Amino acid sequence: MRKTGLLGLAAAALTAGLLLGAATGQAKEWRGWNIHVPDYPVSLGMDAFAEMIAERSDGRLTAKTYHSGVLGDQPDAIEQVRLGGIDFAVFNLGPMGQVVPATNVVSLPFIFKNLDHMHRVMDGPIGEELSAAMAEKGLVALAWYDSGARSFYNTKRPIETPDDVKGMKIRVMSNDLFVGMIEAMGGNATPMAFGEVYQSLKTGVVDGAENNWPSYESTNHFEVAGYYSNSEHLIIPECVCINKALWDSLSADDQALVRQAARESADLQRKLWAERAEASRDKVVAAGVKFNEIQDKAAFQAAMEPVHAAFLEKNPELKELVEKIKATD
Ligand code: GTR
Repeated sequence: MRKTGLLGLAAAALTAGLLLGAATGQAKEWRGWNIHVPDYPVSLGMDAFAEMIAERSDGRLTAKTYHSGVLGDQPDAIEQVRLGGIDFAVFNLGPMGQVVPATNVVSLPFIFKNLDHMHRVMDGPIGEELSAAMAEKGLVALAWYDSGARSFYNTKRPIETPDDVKGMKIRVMSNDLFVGMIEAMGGNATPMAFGEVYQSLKTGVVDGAENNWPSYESTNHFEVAGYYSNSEHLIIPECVCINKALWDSLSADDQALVRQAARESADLQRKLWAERAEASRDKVVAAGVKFNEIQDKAAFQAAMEPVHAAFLEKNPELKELVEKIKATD
């Protein structure tokens, strides 16, 4: 009797709270997924986004970013944002390819000439086309963040030619395309969550991995894998993504406010990115990392030709998109 009474009271309080929330238009706080440490450019960009939307909506819209992967690894978080268990996130488009096949075009090795080329592609109609494909899967892409260029690093030796990868166990992000990329050079690819890489390098579960300077530095991978070879084989953008049902529930004015905040946060993130890339590189080199420049990337590009060919054979409908990227000046 007493128990039911208390439960009834709790239920009534909850209903009253919900009604009050609805009556005052007070929305719940959005939860944002992020894999990176709090002082990383992505993290600072997301925090700025959260601040802007709260300030510009006079506190009607509030958001909190959960850094350092505390809400899980990236493939799971992509599912969560699709389903609404997590409201927004910044995702690398690498693992996105498993869910939204069209986004695989930006994960093709050497598809972009450099960071500027990637920006010109993503900030134009091709970026819009990829957004549309993502929206069909329940993710609205509001803006694109930078993630630099990914290069190989390992515990064994400098990589100077694709042959040097032969026999090495290399961790890759979760996407079959990256498995093919390593296998094309005769290496063994191990897809693995970002958070497991440090320990795996340390204990020899893998010999190497690949990432940009800031991730190599912020994760301390440089402490356990001291050869960094500047292959720059992947330039993959990241998206500020929001759950589609949540997006659709916003008024047109709020959508404009949120999109604008995401874009401004991307401007900030890209500026911070350039600074951090340099600082991270200086830091790891000062710490004794053996860095080698790969002046002539032609051998790596040639090794990736079968990867492109196999991809286009499997996904003929994406051929036009790939051609359009290559044709973008
Ligand atoms: C980072 C990227 C992360 C994650 C990570 C990885 O550069 O920002 O989102 O994809 O690489 O290698 O898993």
